[in-house]
Amino acid sequence: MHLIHTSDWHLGHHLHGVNREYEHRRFLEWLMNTIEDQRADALLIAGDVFDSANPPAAAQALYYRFLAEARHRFPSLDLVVIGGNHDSASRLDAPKPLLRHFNIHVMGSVARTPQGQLDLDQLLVPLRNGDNDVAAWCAAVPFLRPADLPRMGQTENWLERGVGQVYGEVFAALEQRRQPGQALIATGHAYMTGGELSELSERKIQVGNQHALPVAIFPERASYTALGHLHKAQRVGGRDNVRYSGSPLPLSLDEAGYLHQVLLVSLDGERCREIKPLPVPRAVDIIRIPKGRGDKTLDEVLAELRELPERGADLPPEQYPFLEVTVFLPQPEPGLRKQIEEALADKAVRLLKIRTRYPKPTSTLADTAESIDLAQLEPEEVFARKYRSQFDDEPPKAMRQAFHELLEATLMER
Ligand SMILES: [Mn+2]
Repeated sequence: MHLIHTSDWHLGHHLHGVNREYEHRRFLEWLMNTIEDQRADALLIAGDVFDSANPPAAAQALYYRFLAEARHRFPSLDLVVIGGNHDSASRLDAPKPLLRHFNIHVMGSVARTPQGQLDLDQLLVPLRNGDNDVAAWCAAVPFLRPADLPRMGQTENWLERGVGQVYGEVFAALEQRRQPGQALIATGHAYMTGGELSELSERKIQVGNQHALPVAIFPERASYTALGHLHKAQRVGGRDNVRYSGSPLPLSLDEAGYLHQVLLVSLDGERCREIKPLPVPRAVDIIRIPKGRGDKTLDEVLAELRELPERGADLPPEQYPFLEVTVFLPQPEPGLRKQIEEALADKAVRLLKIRTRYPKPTSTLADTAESIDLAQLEPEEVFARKYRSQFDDEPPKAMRQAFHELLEATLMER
């Protein structure tokens, strides 16, 4: 029996203002062919189908077109979709009654009976092999929000205990339902302890009460645990069969070096025989200038930019690589963006981000050792201190004057 595990599609995503629809379309075409090539019996999508709770219609169209085509091409494929923290649970669940008729199992929020009990008939999904026998059971548990958890009172680790209790109940029921020889599959969308974060695209969601959960929540007897949330593919807590598949697309420029993939899981009865990463072809490249290590000044960077390939008829603009430029600035450079854009005027790239580096690491006033009462400082002095912290020098007279003019204009506006 073969499962394909994927997650974190983030349909509707924008990278620094650039729409990702082309890349998503290419990924879904590739995934469809991969299901066929690998003769997959089931597809598990472990949350964050959409990038936002209110995805654009084009993103929803991609999702439904994919489900419809998958059902049409592979009538016996088991499809399981769980909600992630980016998804609106109710939006994902809204078409559930309809999708159920097509044997597509969607679990946006954890299903409960009218009496408030876990709805195990919905949460436990039988997965069938090529002979149409139930070869595995999947505990389709989505991202758990505080409202999904049993009330634990204000104890310190209420989240961990609440999540543990939901999984405990689901697994106990699963054990009762499954026959010997049938594999036990878990899903989840959570941040597990020891996970490696992508620099920008996940860190911002770690605030609030989303603490890391211990891997022990998933019992050792589970044949495989399909996780979503982290964008870098990885195993969890030293257990080979507890995995994040990672996202199929780079969701921040810092993910340029990740090997984006889906996981092909081969089961032999209850045993997980093999977990094989299938790299997702990158439809749009990411270029970072300067290429080598070390800081480069604006002139050096501009020289490298002029070497980039020119636009031509052979490559449509939606396939132009994304470009990130990093410039070392020993002194301020007011025309920075304009000069970079001019160097790129006829180049087949899309400039997404300009990063600047300064002789001294950027610090805030709060970082300095002396304690400053901000109310005691004039705006000009704050500006001068900021300038000194970046360039280790006094701001030039012309710049002080320009700042003063801006300040005056701002005060006039008020
Ligand atoms: Mn997530």
